[in-house]
Amino acid sequence: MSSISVPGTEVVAQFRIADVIAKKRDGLTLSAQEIRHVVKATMTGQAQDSQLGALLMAIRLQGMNPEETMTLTKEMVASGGVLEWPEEWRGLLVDKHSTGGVGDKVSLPLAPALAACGCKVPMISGRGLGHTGGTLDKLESVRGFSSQQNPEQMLEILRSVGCCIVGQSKNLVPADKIFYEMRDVTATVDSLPLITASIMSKKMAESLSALILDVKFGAAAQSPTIQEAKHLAHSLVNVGVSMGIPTIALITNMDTPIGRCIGNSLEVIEALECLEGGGHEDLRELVLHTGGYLLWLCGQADSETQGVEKIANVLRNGSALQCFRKMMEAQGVEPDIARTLGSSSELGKTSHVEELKVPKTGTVELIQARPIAEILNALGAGRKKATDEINHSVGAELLVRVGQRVEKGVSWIRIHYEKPLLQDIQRQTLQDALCISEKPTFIPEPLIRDVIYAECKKGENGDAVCREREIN
Ligand code: IUR
Repeated sequence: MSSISVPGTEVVAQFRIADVIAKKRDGLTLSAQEIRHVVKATMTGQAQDSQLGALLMAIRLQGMNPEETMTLTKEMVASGGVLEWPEEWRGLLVDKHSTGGVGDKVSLPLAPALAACGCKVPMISGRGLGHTGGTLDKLESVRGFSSQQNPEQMLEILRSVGCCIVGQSKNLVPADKIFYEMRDVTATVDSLPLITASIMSKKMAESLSALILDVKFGAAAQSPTIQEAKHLAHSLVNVGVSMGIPTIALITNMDTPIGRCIGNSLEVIEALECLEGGGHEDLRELVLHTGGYLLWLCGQADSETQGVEKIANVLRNGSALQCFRKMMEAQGVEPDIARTLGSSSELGKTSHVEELKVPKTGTVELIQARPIAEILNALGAGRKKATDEINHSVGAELLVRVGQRVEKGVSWIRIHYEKPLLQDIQRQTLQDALCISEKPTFIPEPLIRDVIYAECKKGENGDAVCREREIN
């Protein structure tokens, strides 16, 4: 390493990327300057693809300590612009990130419910890829909805409505796009520090007052075990708090679909049921507690319990629903359509609707989310690759719940499809996803299994100390 001192400026360090790769390959810790250099070289095109691939693999194999992870996050944020908000919104700006689930439509009622409580929610979401759905795909099942809103338009919508749900803009964290595409083709997606820096850099660029993360575990989640989910949650929370943003993670189960609908337009209908104060208790549980914790975290409620009451109130009194309709209108939906959205609207109508029957009398032990999502994707509800077209109306409604007693021959799932048609082998896979036992009826465990929060206290090495709180 050498450094050139330029009079009147900071010391500019010069590194050979090959030396940085070797250092990480050998399990050593990268300095802040080395990490900055690599991110800058990536942005200017000075780093070769082969070098980036090698460095990502070295990070995947050797890991990064919390300080390196935080530095990487900061440098990725610095690769682009950050959103700026009026001073009077300080303490009100909140968002959530979910690691992805089947039937996960929580953001749809959550953003307007928080706005109805006085928060500002500049929610940046993504599209679905693989078996989990994307929030933008769900909203785009409504005719006219546009997820492309530039920062000025976001500011205007937050002023008038309080929330918006938009796609990632090119200017925010451009380094993430380059790294992510490279990770995808170098088998380095599943790296804890790289996942952490990718997720948190995009959230940090939103200039938030508080952030909540829904980290899922289970057969249909990115993390199969609760231990892995907690590990990721600690890493995410540590970066958030170290960067000065109060951050909490919920550890939630993802074996069974959330709520009763899976598929883009059906999920909008279910989100509206929740916004009307009803809906499935799983969805309500996640919306109430995610919102409750956020209100507490940003100081708009004295406790999580009071936060939950505030969210329940705006779902009950219609103000969250009104914010949702106003947000849809502000993002391009015709006023008439925004006003009448719901189960009787044009949403979710397909040429084929078919119900499958319970094969034997017993208690519903489990409804496996992953195989259901995979069949729906094959029917056009999701994508295998980013450029695939999707059919927003394809989806399924669950007609029974986990823990419920069911009789042989009653319908348990309603599938909405067009072309391709549902095949017999897919019908069988769906039937196998329903697990019936001889057990007596039972009340399922709550979805939220743990809460990870970090006390804003510095440890000996300067990192935020994360303390886990068991809630059950
Ligand atoms: N979502 C992100 O934003 N980044 C990642 O690396 C993964 C999911 I995996």
